[in-house]
Amino acid sequence: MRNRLVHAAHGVLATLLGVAAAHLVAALTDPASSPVLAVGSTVVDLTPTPVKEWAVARFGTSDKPILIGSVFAGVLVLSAVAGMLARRRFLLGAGMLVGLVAVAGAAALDRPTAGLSDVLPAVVAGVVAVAALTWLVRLAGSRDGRDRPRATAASPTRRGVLISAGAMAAAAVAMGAAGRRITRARGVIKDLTLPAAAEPAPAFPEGLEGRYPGIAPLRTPTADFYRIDTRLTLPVIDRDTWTLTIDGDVDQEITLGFDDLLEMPLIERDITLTCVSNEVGGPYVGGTRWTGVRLTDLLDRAGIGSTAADQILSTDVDGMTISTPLDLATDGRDAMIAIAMDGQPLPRDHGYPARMVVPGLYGYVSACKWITRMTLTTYDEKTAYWTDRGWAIEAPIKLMSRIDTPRPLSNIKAGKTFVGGVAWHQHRGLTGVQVRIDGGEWQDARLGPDAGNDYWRQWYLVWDAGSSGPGQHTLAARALDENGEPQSAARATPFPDGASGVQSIVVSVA
Ligand SMILES: Nc1nc2c(c(=O)[nH]1)N[C@H]1C(S)=C(S)[C@@H](COP(=O)(O)O)O[C@H]1N2
Ligand SMILES: [Mo]
Repeated sequence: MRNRLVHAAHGVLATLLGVAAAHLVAALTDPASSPVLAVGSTVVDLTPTPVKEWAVARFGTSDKPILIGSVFAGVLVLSAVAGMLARRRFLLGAGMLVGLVAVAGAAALDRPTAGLSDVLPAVVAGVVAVAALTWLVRLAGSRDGRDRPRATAASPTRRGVLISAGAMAAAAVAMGAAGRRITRARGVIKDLTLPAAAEPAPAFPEGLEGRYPGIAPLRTPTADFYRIDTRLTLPVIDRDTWTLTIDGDVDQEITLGFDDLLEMPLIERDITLTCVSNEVGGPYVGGTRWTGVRLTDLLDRAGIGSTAADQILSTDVDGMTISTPLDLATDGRDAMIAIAMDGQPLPRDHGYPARMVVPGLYGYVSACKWITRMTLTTYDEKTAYWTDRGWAIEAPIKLMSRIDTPRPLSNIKAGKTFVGGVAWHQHRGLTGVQVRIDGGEWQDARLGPDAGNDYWRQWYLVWDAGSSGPGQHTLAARALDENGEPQSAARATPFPDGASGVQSIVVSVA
């Protein structure tokens, strides 16, 4: 038994060393080709939509660390088995490690923009892991005395085996850490001075959050801005070599560099982004000030006057695709290729160096991050990542209100308090928010400052929490659209075109 465990540990150690070496190589080439991450990305892409929906609902944005952890754990279990096999039948064990590595290599190669260099980390992992396993098995075998009938004075001591194993573990940690450092260093964004916007946004109003704590701030701090994408590692992009190509059904294909964007007139707009996966009451929504080049200015340079296209197929630096209805994106709304949010260059997780923003459409059909290509085409001809997985092609953001305070199930003292939150109906706007206490009359809430139809609106209602007596009370809120019609009370899941329903929470009053 003990022997088995030792051999299992050899398998694990050999794999750790291989994976760490590969991670280091990937840091120097493409971080996404690191074996565990490459396999993880393939799992993400192959996961059926219902399972993914479940994972997002269950784990939220921790779904990624959980996925990477699971892949890693799975690899280690298989490595342990390989280690045990290698004890009696070395080739079988080593073959199993090679098989694991082959899966990682195939996963790295499977990505749309993968080149031959993307298998390099997997090859390194394979060579290092098999070499380490060979070494460990030999060492242990000779110590066990199985290779030689009688242990000689030259046979390694138990201490010798432990020292080798320790050295390997230390090397794995060092290489893993070095890989991380290098990836970080490569991702640092060079200083950027943004030119003044040709069309600046009006002065940004002061939000209600100061006076009514608990309500989401009117402008979401970038560090708190929700992040949703399929990536397990951020792409490393040098904005000096980054380009944006507009091709497909256009008069002339054009390719612009980052400096070309800076030379075009920049617009500044306050726009609230929303993810289609946001549940009623959920956190995947945020508002900020975006700076960028008007989408139609860019399309005009390529010429789409006579296009038969009905979609813009955006492609990111790794070949991930997002489709956007052309008519909506060019109907006069402030769609743009953004290069900054909240006055700063886009952070890497929000699409550095450039992304699309289209007010009024859920992010999965509009907000392509790390964008590098816009192809004018038709839905018949080309399909995109999420629409291939059953999500709707047209997905306007639904009218929605969210209660930020009080928190569900919180305890409130009797007396004067307030109910507050945010509501949004991008591009179309809203005229009010109403609150209902314990199924009574809908009461008009007060709206916070107006930062435009593309932006969310804060709201609050003063409530005398004691007036209905102690105990549990139910609070519900709904928004009214531009015509005064309330948001739909029909409950719908995020799939396939966004959640609907009226949020309702229970609080207890003492
Ligand atoms: N390249 C790329 N762009 C992407 C995504 C992605 O997975 N890859 N996710 C989209 C989705 S579903 C949403 S909701 C928004 C979220 O943008 P944020 O992470 O900046 O908030 O980005 C969109 N753009
Ligand atoms: Mo999304």
